[in-house]
Amino acid sequence: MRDVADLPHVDLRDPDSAARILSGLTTHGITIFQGGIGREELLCAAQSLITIRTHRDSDSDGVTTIAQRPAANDGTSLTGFTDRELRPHTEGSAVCRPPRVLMLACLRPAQTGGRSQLVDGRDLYDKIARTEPAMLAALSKPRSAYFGRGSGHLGAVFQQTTEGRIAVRLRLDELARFSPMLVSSIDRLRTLVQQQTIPVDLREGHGYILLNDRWLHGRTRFTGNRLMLRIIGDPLSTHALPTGFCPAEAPPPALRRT
Ligand SMILES: O=C(O)CCC(=O)C(=O)O
Repeated sequence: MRDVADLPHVDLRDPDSAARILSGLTTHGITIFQGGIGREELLCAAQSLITIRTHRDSDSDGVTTIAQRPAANDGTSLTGFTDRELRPHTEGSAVCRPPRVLMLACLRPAQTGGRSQLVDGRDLYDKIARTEPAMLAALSKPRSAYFGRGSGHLGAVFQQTTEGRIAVRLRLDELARFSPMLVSSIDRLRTLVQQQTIPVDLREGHGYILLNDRWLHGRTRFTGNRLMLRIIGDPLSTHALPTGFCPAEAPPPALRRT
């Protein structure tokens, strides 16, 4: 398994930070940053890379404060606003077009726990392709996975993008349902996700920016007054960031174009 030290790192205060983030996103689908000391710096970095999407839980500038909220204990879609664990997942898995980019920055770390959990969908895909090809075919079958509540998204965990690459869409909590042929594989999938998880301790001003159709993100449960900021959006067209990832193994027949 890879380590956080293997991922590209950038200091947002460096004059060439935007170019280096882009380079990290292109080569690894992720960049770890430091020097994101305030909302304005984060917004500025985000605006140089993406068109920011506003969201049900965001402020009007598109920034979402991830901290415990008193009314958040009643529903799983609000788990982000509790002190509970969030298993690695795709942001916006229930919508037709999830945001392509997610940026998360730490303004105040937890007292204990609250460690970020990152999974490279490409490593996950390659591992499954090498060891469990039948499971990969099932995970790639159209209409085999449903994410969300009433008006969620019916699709597959691995899907081919219009560029012939692979995009991942996954969550493994109560808001995910799988076709009967996949149900027996889900415990194994959960184990593989856990094995591929890269733990990252974000300190004040540290964060990550990732391609949401390649990387899964989550966190462990925590205590204390943890405070994070999240921004989501889509790459500016001038940056031409390719979708998803290019797997080491050939896609299964369900994903091949005819
Ligand atoms: O709190 C975190 O570190 C991550 C939050 C998250 O995964 C989310 O809001 O979807």
